[in-house]
Amino acid sequence: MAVYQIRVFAIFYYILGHCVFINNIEATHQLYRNLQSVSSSSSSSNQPYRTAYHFQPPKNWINDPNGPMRYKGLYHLFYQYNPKGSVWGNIVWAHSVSNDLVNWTPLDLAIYPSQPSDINGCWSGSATILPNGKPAILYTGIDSNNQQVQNLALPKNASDPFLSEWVKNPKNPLMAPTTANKINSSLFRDPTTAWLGKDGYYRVLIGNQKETTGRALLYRSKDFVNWVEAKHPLYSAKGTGMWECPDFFPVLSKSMSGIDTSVNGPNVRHVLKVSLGSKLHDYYMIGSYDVKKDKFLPDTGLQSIESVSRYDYGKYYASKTFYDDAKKRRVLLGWVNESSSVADDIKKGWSGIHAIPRAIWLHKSGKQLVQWPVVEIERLRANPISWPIKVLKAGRHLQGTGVTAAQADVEVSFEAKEFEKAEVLENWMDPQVLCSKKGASVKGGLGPFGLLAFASKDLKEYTAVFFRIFKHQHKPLVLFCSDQSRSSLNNINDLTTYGTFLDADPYQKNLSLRSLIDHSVVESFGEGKAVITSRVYRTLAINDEAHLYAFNYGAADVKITRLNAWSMKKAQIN
Ligand code: DQQ
Repeated sequence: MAVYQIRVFAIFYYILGHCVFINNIEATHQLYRNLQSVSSSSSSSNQPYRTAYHFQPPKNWINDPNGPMRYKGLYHLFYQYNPKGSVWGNIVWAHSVSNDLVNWTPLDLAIYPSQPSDINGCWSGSATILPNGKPAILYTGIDSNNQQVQNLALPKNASDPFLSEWVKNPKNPLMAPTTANKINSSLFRDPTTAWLGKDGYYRVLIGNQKETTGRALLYRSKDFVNWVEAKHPLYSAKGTGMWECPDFFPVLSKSMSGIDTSVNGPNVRHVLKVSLGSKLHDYYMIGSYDVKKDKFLPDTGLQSIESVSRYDYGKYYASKTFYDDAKKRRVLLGWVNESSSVADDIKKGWSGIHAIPRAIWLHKSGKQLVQWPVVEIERLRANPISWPIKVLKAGRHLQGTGVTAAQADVEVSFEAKEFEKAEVLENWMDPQVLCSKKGASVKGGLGPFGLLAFASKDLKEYTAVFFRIFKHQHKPLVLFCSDQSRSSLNNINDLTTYGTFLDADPYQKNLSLRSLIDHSVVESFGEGKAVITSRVYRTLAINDEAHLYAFNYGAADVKITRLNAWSMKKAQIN
């Protein structure tokens, strides 16, 4: 198809996709009614963008991770899935299990429309391990009136570690919009993992919007079946719109260990994450949970959205954590959407992957969370290369040879010294805009320096992940960017450049970067304090034609104090 025709096709579906109301159901996903059950005719052999170790099923559309948990020694991942096509629709819970959060075995669909309370779709939800050790799933059903309601499912056989069959509660729905509670029936969804208070009541949050206010509605129950709405939401913020997939969990001050969702007490702080439908980003707040008032008091509230951190400054949404009792850690899972056209998604027969599961804990400053790929992913590392300390001269790039650059894990640290050469940033600017204006090809003072991933030999294509150090108010200010403007010669793809400021002091410590590169995704961790995930659809730098470079296009030399890279083996991802 000519580029022109693809464009027309894409624009047509883009317009269609913004009609987000369908028979009263509202979702942030673009809706392509007539494509929901269209399956691809393309052969599976020409699939350069399928990932080797980021989770994805063999075909079709996926979105949010649902109900993650560890049960009888197995990790369970459910996810929003369209069994019939590669756009959002026909939504059910697909199910995979794993021993290590890296290799996954598919099981039969777990939860699918079967009763009036979910006959039009089984949307997102969460698992709770009850005090008797058995799991319970609360999920949103789209009922026969197209209302969003909350349902309960329990395993048919709790002694089955695969939890392959789920039985829905005959009393479903357990929470529903009514004329009395005046809840908008298309803005009421995505129950969290429940937590148990000292008073013997479970609590759960449901995402909601009232007028312009985003709300985390709180429900309480003694028996997990009869739920009563609390008088006040746990937290709400005017002007923030619909809150999807809320997540509420405790973190320990000054410890990397995770704790069960119901734990509270001294040295415990709480995190509330919401997926903002209007922005399609996951924002988290750190704060205190006032148990007496059942209210969350964030250190910085969502009204000041510019000051609220995100889990990821690239493509990442509808995430969810769970407590892993085996490794005493909290693990974060998230959906990474495509950046390609719907026409291309249909052609390749699939859409959506999941990010590598990340361990998540409170930074010792107490001001932000730290995220790091689960350690198990390192078992896929092979063919290590390691550079001796090297000076990377101003204006140069150096090739990292010996790794399969389209499927790699790279760790690199930079020492920057000549601060007098840093560019001055007079006025604060939106970091993403700054990254776009000062992309990797724009020469700077101290930086840009970092990695060129998925680079073609002639550097016509590359995805640059880099730092740029500014002087702002007489202090260093570190910008962290993932520049995708040259990531594909096919510019029908979304080539947005992403970025954020990084809370780091390059005077005191070298800047470190880790990138997980996997065929169509680059997941980059700046010190673990900021993460940027990009989707990349190379046309030249395919498989063996993909190269990896370290680069420095600033005016000052920088020192690479460490570069370790590995080819990554293929994981079993269904
Ligand atoms: N995806 C689900 C909803 C949720 C949204 C539907 C977030 O439950 O609000 O597939 O991506």
